[in-house]
Amino acid sequence: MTMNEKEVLDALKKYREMDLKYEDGRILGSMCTKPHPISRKISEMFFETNLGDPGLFKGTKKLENEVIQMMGNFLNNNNPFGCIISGGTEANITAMRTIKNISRKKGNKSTTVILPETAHFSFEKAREMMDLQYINPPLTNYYTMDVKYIKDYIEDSKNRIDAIVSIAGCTELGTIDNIKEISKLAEENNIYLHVDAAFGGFVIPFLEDKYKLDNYNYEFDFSLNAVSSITIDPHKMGLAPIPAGGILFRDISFKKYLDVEAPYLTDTHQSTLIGTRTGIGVASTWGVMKLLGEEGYKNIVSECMDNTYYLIKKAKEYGFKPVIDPILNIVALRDETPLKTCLKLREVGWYVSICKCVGALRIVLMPHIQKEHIDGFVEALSSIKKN
Ligand code: 0PR
Repeated sequence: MTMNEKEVLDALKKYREMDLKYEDGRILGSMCTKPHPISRKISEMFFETNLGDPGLFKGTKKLENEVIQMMGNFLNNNNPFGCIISGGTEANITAMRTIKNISRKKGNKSTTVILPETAHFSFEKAREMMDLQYINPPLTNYYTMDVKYIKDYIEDSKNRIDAIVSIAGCTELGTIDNIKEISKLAEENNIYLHVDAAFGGFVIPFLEDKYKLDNYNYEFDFSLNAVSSITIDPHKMGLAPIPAGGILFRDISFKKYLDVEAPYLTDTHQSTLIGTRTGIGVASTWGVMKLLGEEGYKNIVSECMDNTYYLIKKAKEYGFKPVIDPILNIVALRDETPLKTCLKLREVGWYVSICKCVGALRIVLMPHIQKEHIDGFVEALSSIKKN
């Protein structure tokens, strides 16, 4: 049965009304947020673009090159190769595909990667698809990879390692591995280093010193010699609309490990996993980055960090304890029955998530969260705990 335009739009509106809205401040466990308003206009302008056939959309392709260069600039790389793709999952799978193909080219039959237990589950998808072997080093008190364990593991002559994955802003706690030390080890031993900065990539470069903990290493980008690739998602703290994930490589030499022949396209090789892909994420990321600039992102990150400290202060007043001092705008509050608490909070309209590496509720202080939402949430949490 067909509908006229009004009927279609009215019906869709009803579905859309069932969704939660970021601006209501109830979404406390998401790494996404309301995109910057300019992206509405940009999405309309680029809505039919397809970077799967870049020769047809030369302007959009040029924008992609420019946006990769712009992201490279704040990641200390003047000459990156990369793509704006569907998200952090695709970016991490792309990095693992590169690692596997490099290993195969060297004649290895298996691919072994060191990565933390705290790694995002997208790496599990990659492991399963590509038959990778993972080594999980123990975690330190700060929930980062134990560098000494990695060193001993690599130096043990029985072990061959193809790559190390480290996290700059881990999903559950926002922690950053000691990537400076890991990079030294990787460099000395000629090992590929991938950094998952899907979340932290648009936070750490804009983090003011006053929010940084003493004796904590925040370095994560291409200024560290061994870093070969970085996942960094504009659709998280970059304020671009979904889909906009990012994968950046140190230089164009990595492209050959990803290219497959696509002889009938305008560009005869394709390196992305996804074929047909929208240019909306590319153009929106370009637009939002140009509009906000470094100052704009700094302000946004500072506001989120202020709210992070505000939540911790408020939570402590009510007797709740953070697992660690915050590194980025993610807070984990200790809870013995996190799933139960999470479900009870949902019943009263608050949506948090939970950690798996420690018994805790997880709250991500995205730009849509305001202090009044934090007040309401902590009060709701407290009354749930009393009953
Ligand atoms: N790497 C890290 C460090 C991540 O935290 C995430 C997603 C990814 C990779 C994968 O990114 P995509 O989801 O873009 O493929 N982290 C969030 C999470 O799992 C994703 C998310 C976002 C979940 C919004 C819920 C939500 O409402 O927590």
